[in-house]
Amino acid sequence: MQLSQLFNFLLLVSPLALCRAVTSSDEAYSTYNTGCKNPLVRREWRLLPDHEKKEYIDAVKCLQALPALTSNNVPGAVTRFDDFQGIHIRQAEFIHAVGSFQHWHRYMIWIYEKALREECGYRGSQPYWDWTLDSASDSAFINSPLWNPTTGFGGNGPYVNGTFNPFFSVPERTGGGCVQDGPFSNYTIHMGPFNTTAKIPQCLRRDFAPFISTLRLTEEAVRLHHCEDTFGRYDVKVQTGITERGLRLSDAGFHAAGHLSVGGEAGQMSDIYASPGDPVFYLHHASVDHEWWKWQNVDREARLKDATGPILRFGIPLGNRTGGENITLDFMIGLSELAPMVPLRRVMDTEGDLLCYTYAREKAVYDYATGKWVAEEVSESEYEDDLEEFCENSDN
Ligand SMILES: *[C@@H]1O[C@H](CO)[C@@H](O)[C@H](O)[C@H]1NC(C)=O
Ligand SMILES: *[C@@H]1O[C@H](CO)[C@@H](O)[C@H](O)[C@H]1NC(C)=O
Ligand SMILES: *[C@@H]1O[C@H](CO)[C@@H](O)[C@H](O)[C@H]1NC(C)=O
Ligand SMILES: *[C@@H]1O[C@H](CO)[C@@H](O)[C@H](O)[C@H]1NC(C)=O
Ligand SMILES: *[C@@H]1O[C@H](CO)[C@@H](O)[C@H](O)[C@H]1NC(C)=O
Ligand SMILES: [Cu+2]
Repeated sequence: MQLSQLFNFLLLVSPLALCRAVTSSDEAYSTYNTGCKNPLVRREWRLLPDHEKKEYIDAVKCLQALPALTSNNVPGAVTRFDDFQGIHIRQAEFIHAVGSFQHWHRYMIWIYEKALREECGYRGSQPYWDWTLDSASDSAFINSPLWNPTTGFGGNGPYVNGTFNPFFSVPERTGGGCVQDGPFSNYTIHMGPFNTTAKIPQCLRRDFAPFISTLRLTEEAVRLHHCEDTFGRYDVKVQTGITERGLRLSDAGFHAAGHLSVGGEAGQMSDIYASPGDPVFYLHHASVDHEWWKWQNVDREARLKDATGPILRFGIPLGNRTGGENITLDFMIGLSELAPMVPLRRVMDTEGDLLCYTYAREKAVYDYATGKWVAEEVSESEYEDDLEEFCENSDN
């Protein structure tokens, strides 16, 4: 373990950090034992009415204007929004290519959603980005409602020729410059690239690589993950594409593919440390979480208890490192100063004794007559029947 890693690790487990976390975030425990009676319902971005889209973006901008809580430990953390990016940078080497990857990110997104609601008066839920809806063609990707400058997050950066990433290259990348339109065109990200939490002001960069979407984020590609019936195998597929130095796209699962399609080579979204600098990170990871939720719901009794995978980064089966234990339901995850440490059993159920949200059982469908996306209900049984048929036919 390098010194810096040791430092990060100490931050994670230090009783001081824990104490501070508990007092600053008592709320996280307020639902303890009270049950989840009224779950928030998360929806796909394009299905939100425009005023709800605006409320979400306003809340994100509010977090970007509130002072950071972690600036004592994270020099680059200026705003509450930066707090989350900083936590991700500091913990990146303990939360990717490990068994608790999905649990940690579920917890992070939930704490972020909570901050939007409790500190910024947001009344809605964390929306997600269903990548499959934009995967039909390059132009479908580029014209996604997500990138709309007035009702979305702004679009690609202008093309900049160059090599931006020492660890991997993304052919057919199309951007790389500062995002020029939309609500975040003038926002200053304070940290990154890579593992630095020093204060390095920079613009939001996107570097769309739409071919990754048409290749790896189609409905079929995403659904293939769901043909696995143990968490271990499902999780291997989801995490495929996370490598030592960055993301690999040849066989990327939907997690890596979503990051790379937006971030290309030069954008924050492709940075396994600093990716939460792009507000779209939260919609992407809510979607990763949505997929897990769908997977769990196929067999709640078994799958709400199914947690496996190495504690050691790139341990078997997520890599080839040997030694080290596997996670269990008692494995502790935390967000340093931002939230109490909890055993991951408490984030297994999105409607449990800690978390309290669900996802709408619907799929967005494009209505050519009106030129609008509309919600189509998908019942649990319909979903499962389709999946079963798909997996039988996919010879997987
Ligand atoms: C960041 O990564 C570089 C290269 O791997 C390493 O030398 C450095 O110690 C790391 N810094 C921190 C703060 O982890
Ligand atoms: C990018 O720069 C390289 C080296 O300067 C040049 O060979 C290449 O043609 C440029 N590509 C584009 C698309 O401008
Ligand atoms: C960004 O800043 C420029 C120049 O100050 C300004 O013209 C533009 O309206 C700003 N955009 C947003 C979304 O605030
Ligand atoms: C382990 O995986 C890494 C990265 O894929 C590879 O470079 C290395 O050769 C592998 N080691 C063994 C012993 O297979
Ligand atoms: C962890 O799980 C892997 C299979 O996923 C298994 O090969 C390994 O023996 C387990 N390690 C321990 C220490 O139990
Ligand atoms: Cu991450």
